[in-house]
Amino acid sequence: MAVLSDITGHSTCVGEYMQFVQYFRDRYSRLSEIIRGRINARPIESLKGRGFRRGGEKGSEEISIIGMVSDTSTTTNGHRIISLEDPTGSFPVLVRNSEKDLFELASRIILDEVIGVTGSVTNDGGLMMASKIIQPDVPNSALRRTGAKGKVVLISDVHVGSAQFMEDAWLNFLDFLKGDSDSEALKKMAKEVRYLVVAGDLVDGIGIYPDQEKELTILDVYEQYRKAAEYFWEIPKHIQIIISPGNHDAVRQAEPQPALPERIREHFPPNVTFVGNPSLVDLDGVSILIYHGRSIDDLVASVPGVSYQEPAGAVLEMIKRRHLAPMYGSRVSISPEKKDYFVIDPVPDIIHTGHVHTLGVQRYKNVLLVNSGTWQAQTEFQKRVNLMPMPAQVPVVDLADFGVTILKFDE
Ligand code: D5M
Ligand code: FE
Ligand code: ZN
Repeated sequence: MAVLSDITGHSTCVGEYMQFVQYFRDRYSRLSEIIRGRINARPIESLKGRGFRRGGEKGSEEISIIGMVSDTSTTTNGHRIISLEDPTGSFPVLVRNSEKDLFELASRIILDEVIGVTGSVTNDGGLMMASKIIQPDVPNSALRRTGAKGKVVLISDVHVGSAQFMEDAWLNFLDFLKGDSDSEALKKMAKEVRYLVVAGDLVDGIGIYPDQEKELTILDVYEQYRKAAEYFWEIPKHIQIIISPGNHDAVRQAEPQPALPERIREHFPPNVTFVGNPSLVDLDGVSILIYHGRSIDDLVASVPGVSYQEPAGAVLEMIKRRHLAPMYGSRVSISPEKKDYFVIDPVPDIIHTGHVHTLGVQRYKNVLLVNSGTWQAQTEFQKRVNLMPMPAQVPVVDLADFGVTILKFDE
C-alpha cells in the first residue's frame, strides 16, 4: 500500500488573499489543461470588443474558450447565461432553450466548475452563443486488468459515541472480518479481505451541531476514539486499515483535512494507516481516491436530479468535473493550498465517499463510484430533514475485477 497524494504534513495555507488567487489558478490551469487536449481554445481577452463577421454572415465563425463559471442565470425568455472567466478576462455565454440537450447540460453547470464552450460571438461582440459545452470528464478506456487479488471493504460514518451508533450491527461486522460469521460463504469471503477503508466520521465528535450532547453516549471525543481503537484492535492484523477523517472528526474542518493527530493515532493498532481527506491511495496497483463527501450536500442542492437516495450520482457529477468539491464557498470550507487537492487527476480506479449515510454504487467509464453508508441510525436532525440513512450495509470490492458485493449486518 502506498499513499500517492495527501495534504498531511504539507499544508502551507494561512488564508491570505494571494493564496486564494494561487489556489484558483492551480484549479483553473489543471482542469483547463484536461479540456485543452480536446478543443482549440483561445484566451477570453481575444474575444473582447469584436464580433466575428465573415462576409456579412451572422456569427458564422465558431470559436472556443475555457473558463471557470463565475455566474449562472436564466433570462426572462428562459435561456441560460453562463459567465466564464479565465486569467485574461470574463465573457457571458448564452445557451438557448430551443437546443434541448445542450440546455439540459447547461442547467447542470454549477458555480466554479471549469468548462470549455464552443460557439459564435454575436455581431456586437458582447455574447457567445453556445453550440457545445465540454466538461473535463474522463476518457473512454478499455477495461483494465489489475493483477491485484483479494477484496477491499469500504465503510464510512461509523459515528462511535453517538446514541444512534448501531453497536450490535457493528459487532456483527467485526465478527465477519474475524472470520467468525455463521455462514460459510462469509467466512470464505473474510479470508479474502486485505484492506478496509474508512472514509471519515469515525466518531460522532462533540460540538458538531447544536444540542449534540443529548444524542451522545460518550461525551469526550478522546474517549470516543479510544472506544473506536478498541474495535479496530479486534480486526485481524493481515487486514490493512486506512482511516481518513470527516467533518465529525477531531481535525480542522477546512478541507483538505490532515490525518488524525498522533494523540489519537497512538491508541490504534499498527495495521492502521491514517491519511488526510481527500487522499489518493494505491492498493497493489488499484488506485482509490478517498473523500468524505461533504460536497455532496452542495451537489444535491444545485444539480437537478442528484439526490441523497442515490449518492453515487453525486460522485458521478464530481468525476465529470474532475473535481471533488467544485462549488466554492457553500457547505465545504476549502483551505487555499498551493495545489488543489480536489482535482481528480490521475483518474483513479475507485472513488470512495461517504458523509450522506446512504449507500450507492455506480460504474462510469471503468471508474467504480462507491458511497458507503453508515453505522448510525437516523438522528433527530435527520428526521427533521427527512434523511433516511442506510445503516450497516457494506460494499466489498474485488480488487481483480471490481465486482461489488453488498453485505448487510443489521439482521
Ligand atoms: O452528515 C450526515 C448527513 O446529514 C449529511 O448529508 C449532512 C446532513 N446533516 C447533518 N447535520 C446537518 C446540519 N446541521 N445541517 C445540514 N445538514 C446536516 P454528518 O456529517 O454525518 O453529520
Ligand atoms: Fe457522517
Ligand atoms: Zn459527515
